Amino acid sequence: MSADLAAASTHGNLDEQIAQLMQCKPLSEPEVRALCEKAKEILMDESNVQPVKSPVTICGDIHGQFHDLAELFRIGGKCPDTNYLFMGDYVDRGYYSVETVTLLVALKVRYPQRITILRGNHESRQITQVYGFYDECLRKYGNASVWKIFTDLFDYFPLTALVESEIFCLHGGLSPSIETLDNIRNFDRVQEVPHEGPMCDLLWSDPDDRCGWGISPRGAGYTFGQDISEQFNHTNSLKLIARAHQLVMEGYNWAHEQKVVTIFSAPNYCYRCGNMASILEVDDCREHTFIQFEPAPRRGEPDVTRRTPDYFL
Ligand SMILES: [Mn+2]
Repeated sequence: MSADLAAASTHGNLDEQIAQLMQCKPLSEPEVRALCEKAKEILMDESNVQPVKSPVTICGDIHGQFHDLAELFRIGGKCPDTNYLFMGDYVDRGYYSVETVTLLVALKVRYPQRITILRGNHESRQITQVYGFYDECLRKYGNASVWKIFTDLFDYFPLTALVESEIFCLHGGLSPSIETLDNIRNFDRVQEVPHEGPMCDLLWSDPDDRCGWGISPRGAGYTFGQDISEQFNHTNSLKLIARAHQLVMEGYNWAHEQKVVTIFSAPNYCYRCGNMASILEVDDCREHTFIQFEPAPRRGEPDVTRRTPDYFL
């Protein structure tokens, strides 16, 4: 078979898998294994500060809310018609972490230049054993293999992205051990998220109204004030830090005099928070537009209204 024919047949198969996943039907374990092997090859070549061109639509936490991810694609446009940058936390909390993360990884393999998937603090072996993804894999596959395959793949996800050299995107926030983007480019990310240090901080930190660095109530990462954001943006010639990680009721929230924005893309988080979700479109001219959206209609999901979420994760 010629190389072109081989590629076409691979894409055909992958396109079928994407169509299946869009219907919220998980792949088989061997399919997940083969998909993640391909994804690893692509992700390992990406930078810790992955360059991204506009136009691109920037998205925050999804947390296994598959039907809301489908709604996000209805509203924002399908990949690859729209380019996407997701800032982590695909798994845990919601009931469809498997389908959600498999779809995003499948899109990454099919359209590597059209979608960027960063690592969130939930893309971790330790956190997923507590907040749902591990149990969901056991329930849907009968063993922990798929959980192992995905959590091994998470080690390769890039930590941050840089849109047109001016919007710095990451899951959490800044670190007292990082002054420049080159500091980030230089460390080895292929490991479990550590409990402390720069890689941990990028995935766990939050902006705060107080100046300087503060102790985070999450027990990992730091809080950072406007002075820190201004210094970091100035040092690295950035216009904006776009991050996710925190529930914000309108789906997006400006901080630090528009030096930092939080984007959260899981509407009615944990099926009970009543929040809007949003995505940020950055167009060819680098103009910004927020699009807010509400939950997709629910079909046959368990009643979880009495479960109390931990807002701090
Ligand atoms: Mn998070």
